[in-house]
Amino acid sequence: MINGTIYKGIGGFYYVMVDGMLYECKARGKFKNINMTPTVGDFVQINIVDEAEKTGVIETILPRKSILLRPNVSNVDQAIIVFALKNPEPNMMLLDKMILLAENANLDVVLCFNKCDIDDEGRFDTLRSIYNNAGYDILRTSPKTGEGIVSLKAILNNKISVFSGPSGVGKSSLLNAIENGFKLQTGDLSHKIKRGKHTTRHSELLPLKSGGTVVDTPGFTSLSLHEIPLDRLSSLFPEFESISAACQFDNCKHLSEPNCAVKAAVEAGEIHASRYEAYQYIYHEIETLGRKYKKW
Ligand SMILES: Nc1nc2c(ncn2[C@@H]2O[C@H](COP(=O)(O)OP(=O)(O)OP(=O)(O)O)[C@@H](O)[C@H]2O)c(=O)[nH]1
Ligand SMILES: [Mg+2]
Ligand SMILES: [Zn+2]
Repeated sequence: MINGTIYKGIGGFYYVMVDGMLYECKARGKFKNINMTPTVGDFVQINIVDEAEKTGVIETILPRKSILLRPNVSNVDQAIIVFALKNPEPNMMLLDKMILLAENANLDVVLCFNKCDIDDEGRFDTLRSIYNNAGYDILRTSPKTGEGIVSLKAILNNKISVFSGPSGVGKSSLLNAIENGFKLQTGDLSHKIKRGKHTTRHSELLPLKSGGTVVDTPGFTSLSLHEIPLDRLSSLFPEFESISAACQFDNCKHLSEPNCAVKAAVEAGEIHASRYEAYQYIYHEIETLGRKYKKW
């Protein structure tokens, strides 16, 4: 058996990179039985079926360092969460949910606000104040003007980074801008509703010449967080963490308990109201989903 990395998966085939060569592989049926699906980014062991045709079979999935469920990718170090400042309009709830999924997978999070060349309403300043306060690294970028591309590239050095975000925000355009050799397909927005057209169809690992690897992924527009345990939720908001030590109750949910330090910090403006509202909303959403799933 030889070791490789899954670079891409399409229609039941996995493209596994071994020493600079791609092998088209199927997966052993046993993975289905143990409810394990080979995932882009997985380190695997394969047996070669035909060396000339470059085909093989995945025999083993090696232990994962991390697993992100949406977009589905293994072994990445950090998530570059990309939202456009305009076209499409940023959806803050979706942004908070994507941050939570990345936090839940223990990834470093960088927020990349793109299309700054058309930010005529000054949205960047608002977003920066909310998410700087939450402790996140923030970039302001535009592949159109080149702004922020050097900073983005520096953050990607020697790490494996997944680019995630809604369709049409410019993930593939940013990747084309950071690496000369990339020719990823990019797509226009639909005219009337200014939504992306789901141009990127499959996640794909792309090594950078300067060291490091990026993963381009298809955009999505909604996200369910039912796999996040409710009692873990508040720990995924970094700006709640230190403050919650001062809550009266150890297991304070920061909802209707008395003497809640998190709620006090929201009122004092130390925690941004929009983040607390997202917390409340997502808490109730997971609770409702949990009830629904239990019925089955
Ligand atoms: N004005 C402006 N347009 C941009 C910028 N970045 C990307 N675009 C445009 O936005 C559209 C969508 O870009 P893509 O790179 O395909 O977006 P994506 O996030 O990869 O979308 P999916 O693959 O569908 O998930 C294209 O028409 C790009 O030319 C930018 O900084 N400014
Ligand atoms: Mg794309
Ligand atoms: Zn509390």
